[in-house]
Amino acid sequence: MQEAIRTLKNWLAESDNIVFFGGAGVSTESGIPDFRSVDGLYNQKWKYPPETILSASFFARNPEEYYRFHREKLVIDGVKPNRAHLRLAELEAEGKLRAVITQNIDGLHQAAGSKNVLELHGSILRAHCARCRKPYSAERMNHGTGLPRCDCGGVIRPDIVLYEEPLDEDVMGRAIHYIRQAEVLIIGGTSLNVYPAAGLVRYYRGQRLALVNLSETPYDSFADLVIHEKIGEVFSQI
Ligand code: CNA
Repeated sequence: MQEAIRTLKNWLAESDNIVFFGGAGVSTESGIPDFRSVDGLYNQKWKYPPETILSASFFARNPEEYYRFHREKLVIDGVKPNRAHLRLAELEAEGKLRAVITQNIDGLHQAAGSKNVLELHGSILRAHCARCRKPYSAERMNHGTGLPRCDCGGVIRPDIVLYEEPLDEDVMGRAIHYIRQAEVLIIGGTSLNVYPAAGLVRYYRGQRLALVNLSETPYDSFADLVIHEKIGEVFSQI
């Protein structure tokens, strides 16, 4: 595996057109559980499966239960970027990395200093009224009690893309653009199970696709380099 990490390090040294595409596994070393690992949210006890609670129809029907889950499971206080987030920010500052495309909603790439972050699924650090769309700070939504309400009486919701909702076309279009143009594409910490985001892999046209993920993914055979290790540990070596 050291050999594969060395190869990746060489690719990064040689390129100034690197793009990163990641998911929940990027933040597990910061203490945020992902969905599908053994200690992920899918394997924790809750009245409904996460993909049910995190759906638009559930939010509309049962916002109180949604908020119980949101505040208990999605909002984790005191989390900090780990070595993967920090190294990506560094590569951008060095003029080598063009964009971070993430499925995460935790804002940790920005906290690490990354500027060009495309959030495919939005962020729990922003909120708006589900009825009139007035923007709100996330503080009351994430840390208050009861249903956060807008002045208009509507329910305040996070700026995240819930299941059953389409992705933002502009963000998706920009993500496709960066992946198409990329020389080196690093995909990390994602099971590549959630569509349409996972389908982005298919837009890559280069010959240096590195996949860094603890477990196997449906795209392992598509990659030029596969590293099944913790992404923070890998990034501290590259
Ligand atoms: P997922 O389906 O839970 O997959 C995570 C993948 O990461 C798994 O294949 C793990 O093996 C792998 N993994 C876990 N820890 C590490 C690690 N330290 N190093 C390398 N690999 C690791 O999550 P996806 O992102 O693929 O699924 C997309 C969903 C999950 C998106 O809609 C996210 O919004 C959602 N999500 C986001 C967060 C977050 O913002 N931090 C947390 C939980 C879920």
